[in-house]
Amino acid sequence: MTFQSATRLRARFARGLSQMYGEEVPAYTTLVDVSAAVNEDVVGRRGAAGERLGSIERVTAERHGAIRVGSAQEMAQVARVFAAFGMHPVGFYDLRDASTSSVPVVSTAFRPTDPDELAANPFRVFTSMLTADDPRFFDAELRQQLQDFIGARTLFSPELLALSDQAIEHGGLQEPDADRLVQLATQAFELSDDPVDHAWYRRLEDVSAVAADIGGVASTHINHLTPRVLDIDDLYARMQARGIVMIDEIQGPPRWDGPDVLLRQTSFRALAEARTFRFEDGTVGPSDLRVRFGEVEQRGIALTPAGRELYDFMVSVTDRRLAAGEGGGVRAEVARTVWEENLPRTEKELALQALAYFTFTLDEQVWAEVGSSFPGPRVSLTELVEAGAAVPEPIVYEDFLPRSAAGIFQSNLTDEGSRDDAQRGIEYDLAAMSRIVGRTVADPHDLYQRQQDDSIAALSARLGLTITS
Ligand code: OOG
Ligand code: NI
Repeated sequence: MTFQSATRLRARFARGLSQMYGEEVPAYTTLVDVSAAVNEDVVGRRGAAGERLGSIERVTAERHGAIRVGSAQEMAQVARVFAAFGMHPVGFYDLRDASTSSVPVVSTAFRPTDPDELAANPFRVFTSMLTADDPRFFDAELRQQLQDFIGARTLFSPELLALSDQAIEHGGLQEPDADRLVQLATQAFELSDDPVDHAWYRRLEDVSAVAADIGGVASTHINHLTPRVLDIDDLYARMQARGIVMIDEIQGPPRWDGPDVLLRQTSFRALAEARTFRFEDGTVGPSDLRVRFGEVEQRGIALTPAGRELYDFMVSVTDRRLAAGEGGGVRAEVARTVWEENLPRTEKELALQALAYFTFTLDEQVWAEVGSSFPGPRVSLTELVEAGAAVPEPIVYEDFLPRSAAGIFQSNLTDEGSRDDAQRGIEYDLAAMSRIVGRTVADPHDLYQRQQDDSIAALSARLGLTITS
């Protein structure tokens, strides 16, 4: 009973971080409380339909964190720590080009990839790496100084890395090592009291507030920890009513009366937090920084590449109409109209048009009635869905959206920073990120597709029929 599996360790890690962050940022606790109240109300109001995209237990415990590291070496190390908790790199996000202001990072997300592991505890961490080598942001001198500064610090102790490697090897750890691992991993993301070099921090801030947050201090910290809600509009209204100023808009898809897809997010502005500085005159004293904020999200159905293309098209139509002055300049209004014009209104239609990912269950009762009209040996999935024999169950989107992520970064920059777009940027992609983290970064579409294929294969075995698409 003293063996702690990676699944248990992950749940403990998520709880440990949540507790620590709640002590550091009391407004986070408010957000968690309001989220829980919203979720209870949704399930009370809508019953089982309210839990269609995740059980109330899963959703209530669900969080994503965001952290930022400074180099490929730090990225590879944090990947080892997360792997100990059964969290693997998924997806590549290039936020340098997703934003107009200066956000010099490329990112991936560490999360469970197996559906059962996601159901047990879906903790995920959006992890960004500073691109110190990108000349659009940093000249040769600053790049060297940054690399020296980051190269000289230790974010993850040898003890933490050794325990992580052991946990990876055995799929978990015995106590008391398990406890020690959770403790060290949690502490690695604690806000530090060590004095921040004021001149150095400000120098980086001139280029990018994100660069200063990453490379201006000697440790890393959680930037935000995000609870999941089942009704983000309700949450937004309740937070405003409590006097907490949220960013102007909910990022991602609009509210509408069809299926929720992908991810909707909103945040409240970064709060001033006391930090200790070493000033230019050599004195050490307090000042404050605004870098950490609160964020909340509502998750919808994962879209196939075709669905994602449609989504991108709808976003660009929304942008165009908004620029032309439609909808009184209110994005959510314009977007809702665009959604109503383009996106199917039902999950069944999304499945039939292969725009979103689903698993399929058999409706035994319907099958008893219609089964004989499908003598086989082949039957198409479309026929089964149309007959109501195969019932599509949505696969939840477990990842992030680059434009929303850039919006989240940007909404909290008080200053645009500076960038020189005449310079050629350094290219990064999923393959480059895999080399950096030292393990294969999964393509999210492959994971969703596999889950869908597995469920079709199980249905096929159950019916004794070959199911074609
Ligand atoms: C990460 C921003 C991205 C999200 O939810 O899209 C993100 C950061 O601010 O470090 O967390
Ligand atoms: Ni986030």
